[in-house]
Amino acid sequence: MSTPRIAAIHDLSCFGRCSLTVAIPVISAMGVQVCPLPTAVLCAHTGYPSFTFADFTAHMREYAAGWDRLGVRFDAVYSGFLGSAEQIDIVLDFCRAHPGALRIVDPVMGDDGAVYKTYTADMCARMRALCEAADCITPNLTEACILTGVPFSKDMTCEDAAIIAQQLSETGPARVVVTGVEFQDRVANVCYERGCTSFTVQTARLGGQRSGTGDVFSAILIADAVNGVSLEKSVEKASHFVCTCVERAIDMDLPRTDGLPIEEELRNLR
Ligand code: PXL
Repeated sequence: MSTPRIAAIHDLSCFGRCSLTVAIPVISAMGVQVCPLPTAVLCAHTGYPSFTFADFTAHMREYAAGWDRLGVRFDAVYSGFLGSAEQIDIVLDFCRAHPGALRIVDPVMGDDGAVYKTYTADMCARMRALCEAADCITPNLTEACILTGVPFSKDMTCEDAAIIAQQLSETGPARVVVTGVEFQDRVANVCYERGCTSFTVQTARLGGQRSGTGDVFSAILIADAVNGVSLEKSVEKASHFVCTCVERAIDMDLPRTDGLPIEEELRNLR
């Protein structure tokens, strides 16, 4: 049996445990080969007070063409943080060029009820098109609201998120996971799978947001999806893995920007 292979289209933030620096170890630990197609290379992610940034857009198509010349095939295409409208189009074209591959999109566009400052209306529209072409999407609640046009409120419930998840699924993706729905001392991931009932997985809400949490969560879902694990089992696994890593980060007194200390926990992912 061969090792499943995915293309991960994401930035490489070289310090701060997010995007490719967590996607590669997490997905590899779960027995899936990762081929990164970087969108940008940063010395540290954008949550730090300063960072250097090299845009990779101009090279992405030639790298994808390089894989084509080698005849590289993929079981899944995973896209994360995309920095421009052109990059979103590149992902759409890449998906079209690999029609048999599962398409999993984490539409990294915003947080805390707001769109990221760098995200234009045109980018939002194109991201909507990319999500419509996906098999599975993992927006946080803010992103789910941006994608559907539903006004965001901090008081939204799991029931609200379930309705939005179904609405999103009706536009294309069979599986939708709305992450980070917070209430009292809990945080929930609300899931909708076409043809099945919706379900919610809750864990304890420990402290505030930590960088890269969504990236670790999505990476687990992607590896499980190509390994044929059910969505419910996968969301349970990802939610509890993230929660365990957050507990460890708190014990270590790790700054929130430094992300989740996955290193010691990776062995428990298989
Ligand atoms: O974790 C999302 C993410 C990915 N990539 C970059 C980021 C962030 C969040 O801040 O800055 C470059």
